[in-house]
Amino acid sequence: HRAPALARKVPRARSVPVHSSTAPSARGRGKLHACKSQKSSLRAAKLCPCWLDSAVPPVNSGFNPGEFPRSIVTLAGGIGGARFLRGLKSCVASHQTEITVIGNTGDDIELFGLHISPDLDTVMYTLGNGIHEEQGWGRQEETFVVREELKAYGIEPQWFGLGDRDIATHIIRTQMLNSGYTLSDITKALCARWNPGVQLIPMSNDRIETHVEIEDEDGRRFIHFQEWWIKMRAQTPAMRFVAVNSENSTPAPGVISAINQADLILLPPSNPVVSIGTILQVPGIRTALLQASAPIIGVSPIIGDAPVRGMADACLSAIGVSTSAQGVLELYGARKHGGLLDGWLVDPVDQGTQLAGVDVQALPLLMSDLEASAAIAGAAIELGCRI
Ligand code: FO1
Repeated sequence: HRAPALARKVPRARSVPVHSSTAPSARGRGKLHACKSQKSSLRAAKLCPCWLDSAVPPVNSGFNPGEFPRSIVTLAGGIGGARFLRGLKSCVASHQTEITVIGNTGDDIELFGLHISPDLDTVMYTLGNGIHEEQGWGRQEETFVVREELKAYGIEPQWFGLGDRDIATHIIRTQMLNSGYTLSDITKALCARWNPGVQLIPMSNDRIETHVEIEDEDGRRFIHFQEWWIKMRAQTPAMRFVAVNSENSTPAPGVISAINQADLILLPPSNPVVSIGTILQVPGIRTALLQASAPIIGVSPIIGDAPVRGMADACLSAIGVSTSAQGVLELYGARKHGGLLDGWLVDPVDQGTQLAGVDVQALPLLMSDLEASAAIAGAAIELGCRI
């Protein structure tokens, strides 16, 4: 295992006037289209930035009023990312905007002979309306008869809740993998049923697994992320995260081209270490982001000094980053100084978060319902269009 280099800084290769008054096409964007007619539909949708109503474009805007990104790319992990994407879909519903989701596969695990891709499935089920809403993972109306039977046979591990409906997804994925299909092929095939309304692409078709280095009564060792996350509830401090085999992996087909062609790139409130951070470890993805012509806007996964869900705090402390909107902002870095971000959304409780080169905006970030998620997505789009 090599220590992961999460915050590798690569000098940014492009320089584009930030507040150019030229039309987007002159800036090589080309794909943005003035959509004045859609202002009324946006008003009707009431889910998107009100700046479209303004006759005067926002200050420093390089865009005409009413422009809307035609292609949005997001990096996404599990539950937080999926819920944000549901809001993003709602926000762009009245536009011809294509959303490409680059999904984390470091959480993948082989169990009982089945290949399970938790983060891909969470996005697929959530956007396909099949998710167990309270859990944020697995299927709604799920049963666990197979799990109980495996337990009766004394088969380990028993800490992983494998649902009967969910198993069908893993059987198809495993069969197709064994027949030589790529994870991209398989994800596309599974999405044909769920119709998530986005293009969901795994970060890589190569097998990458996040392992966690811990030390407990059984000594110092690496365990699979899922064992640390589910069985240990992240209570045993993680000493290190390693995205095993990431250094030998390549981005899945379409990942780099989507980033290169994007009008807007979003980092949803996913786990910045084991979700976004793992995706950034696939060689080529971070560089593509740094060189992309699209603005990159992130949404803080931390409100106050705690993650909204999950155990991002346990992950951040493992890499020496404070559990705060400021800490994650500094982890991602400012694009003008070799980092990733042009803009950063924080909750009002984190007002004052700042980093040179990043436009920080505050709005409520609790995704309590679809409207709240859409408002956050709209604010991210608005910020991206202003940069
Ligand atoms: N999370 C749990 O806390 N307990 C489980 O038993 C569990 C089972 C499970 C099965 C399939 C799946 O796709 C996800 C599952 N998860 C479970 C969630 C999973 O650990 C997380 O979704 C991610 O890996 C972290 O984002």
